[in-house]
Amino acid sequence: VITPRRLVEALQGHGYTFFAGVPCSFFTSTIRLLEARGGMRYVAAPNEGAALATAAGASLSGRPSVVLLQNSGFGNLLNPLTSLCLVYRIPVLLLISMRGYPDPKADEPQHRILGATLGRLLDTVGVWTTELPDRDDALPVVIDEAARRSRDEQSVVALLVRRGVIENGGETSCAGPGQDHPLARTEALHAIAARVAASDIIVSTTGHISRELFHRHDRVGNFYMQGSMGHAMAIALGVALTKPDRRVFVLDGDGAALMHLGSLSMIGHYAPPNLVHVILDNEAYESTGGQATTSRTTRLEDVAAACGYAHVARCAGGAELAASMAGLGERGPVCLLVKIGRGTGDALPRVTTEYPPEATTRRLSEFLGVA
Ligand SMILES: Cc1ncc(C[n+]2csc(CCOP(=O)(O)OP(=O)(O)O)c2C)c(N)n1
Repeated sequence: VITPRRLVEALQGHGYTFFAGVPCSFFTSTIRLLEARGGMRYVAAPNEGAALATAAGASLSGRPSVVLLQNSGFGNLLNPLTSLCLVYRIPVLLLISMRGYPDPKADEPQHRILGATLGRLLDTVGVWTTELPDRDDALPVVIDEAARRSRDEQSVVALLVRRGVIENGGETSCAGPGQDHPLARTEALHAIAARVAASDIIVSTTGHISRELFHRHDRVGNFYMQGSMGHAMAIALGVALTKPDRRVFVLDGDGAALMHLGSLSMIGHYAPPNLVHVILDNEAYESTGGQATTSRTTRLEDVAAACGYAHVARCAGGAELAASMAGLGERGPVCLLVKIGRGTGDALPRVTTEYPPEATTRRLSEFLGVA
């Protein structure tokens, strides 16, 4: 195991002081250290493509840069990787945490394909890749080679990080703003579930929100979207436009909504009256360790209103949420921005302990009468 300090110092030794990323729980202590350490900058990006482009901008400006991402974010990264950095020859170092690797079957199904193929995909597009070693004494050699190749070839290089290779020192949660919101996610989910009709559909987002919904309010009309972070709202739009006689709820996180913010414009434009977009905003990526998002300074409900949602509300507590849920009329799309505190309460079971993803699909199809 290598310590975050050794890793960050080894990178700093090569001038890497600018970091951008989307978190993975493997990086909790590392991101915490980067945010605390003088001379370092960590930018919390809404998606991995934006992280790479920001890093490219820093690199263009003379500051060697690193992107932190989970392999699940590779799809978001691929566009600026292949059409910006690799063709404009802008050097950036990628630190990629590897879910579903080395044994794809040992992890959640949504990680299996990239767990098994990412090394080959990087090789195919021409990115030099190696694994981050799990021993402190081997670390400088690998970082030296990666930094030298990136600099000499003016290219992107990648270091793959297996589970447990970087010490996570018991720091399972990053401290930060937004922890003062009194409404707990558990209570928010109760208030929402109490007003969902039997025929309604709920599409829930990646991570703990889906896991808690499954744990406490499992029902056949729930679609637990565990991969494809940020796309629950687009799935819901497709359902809402196709099934106008059904109400469709989206249970989103702030990190997920920010990841593909453009989908709010799509929803506002096509304006299905039967869509209710609930954003459970804890100002953090809680599912990966509570790293801060940028939602503290973005009024997401105002964004939804500006995008053309018919009704938006900001709910700072349980009474406001209950009133908003009770007052849902026929006029949508609706956005409810619900400020919630952090903290998970009980350990949350994984949805896949009961339903593999294809069973979730089958259940919803039957519920919608299309199976
Ligand atoms: C494209 C992509 N990037 C990163 C991840 C890793 N990841 C899983 S859940 C999560 C955090 C989600 O944050 P948010 O939507 O705010 O919900 P919260 O965890 O706070 O409930 C992240 C970053 C992922 N699954 N997919």
